[in-house]
Amino acid sequence: MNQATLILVKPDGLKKSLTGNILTRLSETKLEIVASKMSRVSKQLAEEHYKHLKDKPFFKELIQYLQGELHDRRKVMALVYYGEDAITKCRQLAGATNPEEAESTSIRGSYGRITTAGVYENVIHVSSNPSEAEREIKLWFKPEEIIVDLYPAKDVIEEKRKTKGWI
Ligand code: IDP
Ligand code: MG
Repeated sequence: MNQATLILVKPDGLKKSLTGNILTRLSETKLEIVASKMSRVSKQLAEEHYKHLKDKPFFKELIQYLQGELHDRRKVMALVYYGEDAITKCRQLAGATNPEEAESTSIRGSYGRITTAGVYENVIHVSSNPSEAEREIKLWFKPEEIIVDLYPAKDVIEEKRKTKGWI
């Protein structure tokens, strides 16, 4: 079954110049990239993204981590991969959440670490099921930023929205 998954190259992945390695590993899946961008991560976005973990003792550090405050890289690379069994394929390549338990050849097993503050710095996020993927993709991307119609969308007339144009 065709699926979409959100991938984030987290700030430690960017700081360690791993974007190329990670995308090369993910290209083994032969999935299609249907959206990609660099994103600043507000506290609000980070907290919404990880809201299922808000009661965990590491939540505060996790939010700082995703915002790039631990790596002096205040951005992440966000992508949407699409195709047959996208979630399973990408999660398999990413490896287990705990980088020390992740298979050594997986992305997290190769590049992740546990900090002394106890955060799993595991270089990449991958949605873990279709409903989480839909929630996350809608959180990180607007319909017009995705080059296929993944989910139903409506026309919206935006009035008086301040935006930037080229001079
Ligand atoms: P996932 O990223 O493999 O889907 P989640 O349980 O959704 O795992 O956790 C989100 C992120 O929170 C992880 O990728 C990792 O960075 C961090 N994390 C999860 N569990 C722990 C933990 O027990 N200690 C420290 N950090 C954790
Ligand atoms: Mg998760």
